Amino acid sequence: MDLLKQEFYNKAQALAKEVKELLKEHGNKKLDEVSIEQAYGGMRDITSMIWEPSLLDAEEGIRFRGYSIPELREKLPTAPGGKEPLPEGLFWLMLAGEIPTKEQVKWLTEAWVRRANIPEHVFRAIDALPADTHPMTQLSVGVMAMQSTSVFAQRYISGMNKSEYWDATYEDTMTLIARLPRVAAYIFRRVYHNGEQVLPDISLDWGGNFTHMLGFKDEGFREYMRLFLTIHADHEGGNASAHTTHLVGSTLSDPYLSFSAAMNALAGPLHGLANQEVIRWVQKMIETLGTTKPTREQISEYVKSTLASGRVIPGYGHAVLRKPDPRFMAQRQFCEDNIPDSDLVKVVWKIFDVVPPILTSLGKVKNPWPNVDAHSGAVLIHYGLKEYNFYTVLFGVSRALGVLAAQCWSRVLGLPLERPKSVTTDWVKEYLTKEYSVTFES
Ligand code: CMX
Repeated sequence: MDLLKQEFYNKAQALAKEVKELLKEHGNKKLDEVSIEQAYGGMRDITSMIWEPSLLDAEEGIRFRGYSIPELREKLPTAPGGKEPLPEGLFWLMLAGEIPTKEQVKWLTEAWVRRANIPEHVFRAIDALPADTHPMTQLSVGVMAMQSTSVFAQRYISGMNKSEYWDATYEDTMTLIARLPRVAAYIFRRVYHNGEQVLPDISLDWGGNFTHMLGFKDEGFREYMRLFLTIHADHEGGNASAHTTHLVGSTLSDPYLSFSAAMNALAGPLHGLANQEVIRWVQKMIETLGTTKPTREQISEYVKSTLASGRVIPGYGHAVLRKPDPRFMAQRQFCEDNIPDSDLVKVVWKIFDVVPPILTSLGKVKNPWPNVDAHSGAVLIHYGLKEYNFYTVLFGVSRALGVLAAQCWSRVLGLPLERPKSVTTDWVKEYLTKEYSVTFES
């Protein structure tokens, strides 16, 4: 067993035993109740799923195995001379439950380098798409093309014992994460740089090498990408990309199939695509106002005109959070420390001053604060990555860490096929009549 697999196995065996006893003793106790509003309203706040890597608090934001984002920035190992956490460290934490040492993170970086080889047909599958196909579609196709190498799928066909599902899932997870930056960078260079690829630099860490393969050399940008890839990794289990991975994986579809499905969920504008939508909206505002330094009053008018045209303000609001997203705040802190003079970043900060009171005044928005997607575009543009259609791919590369760590946990805990109950509106009416003596005309 490799180093991380052994750590994960030890942790997981102990938890699996605990869960078995917990279910035996307390399995019939209630975690939650469901209202009709929740059934129609996207199942908000219904506690009905187990997700080990992270837990979201509406006020405080995300914690990964108990650690907040500021704590991760302080405690996780960094690249030599760097300050930002290495995403490898977060992946280790999500699987093994402990902050790794520098040596453990180094081992993981090297393990991913050894697994990063990509079969040629994956590039050919991507090449078969028109170059102007959205990069998220190309990513999804690239991941699907890798499925032919799934260890899980091959071992399943050969009669794998269910006690080994977690092991095969771990193998696919490690290889998929190792390969993903190369696939993403291939798409970026194909679409925006005439297919001129930048070969990997295996002396670099996972995020540093990804930034290098995209074609960027600035160490400041590498640091931002390490932070970006850490903070976008996971946001507990109910968000659309995480939940998709969980649902598809629960059918014993392998990690390639379930992660590709997750990328299709992330590609929606109410979820991950919001990071491209934010910068598109900001740039349109700058163009419309004719200045790169708009005043708060000008921004306020523009926000109101967006709302009046029946559109949402991208990067604002959240289904669970009720405070400014700590992932937004971490990026803000990064910019204050590293690029405080960027005009575009200053616009993002002004929008942060202006938007919340306007959304609050609508009286229906439950969370008027910025989410993770409100900040990233301005920083990416500052460092020269201006092709905003690609931004959600960056999110996707990071998201692999959390959702695939969770899939390892799901398989080791033996979580079953997911199959919630649905009902029709007629059923709801009948239920109300029976339980609450409500009457309906006709
Ligand atoms: N701008 C305008 N109106 C907004 C809004 C925003 N940013 N956020 C919420 N609202 C509106 C909703 O559209 C809804 O209006 P209707 O009742 O007329 O349909 C009302 O406020 C209530 O919505 P809510 O309960 O506050 O929010 P939801 O849980 O339904 O939706 C989210 C959450 C993120 C989809 C929503 O806030 C939104 O559309 N935000 C903009 C898109 C965005 O930034 N998405 C990224 C989220 C983070 C991520 O997943 O990556």
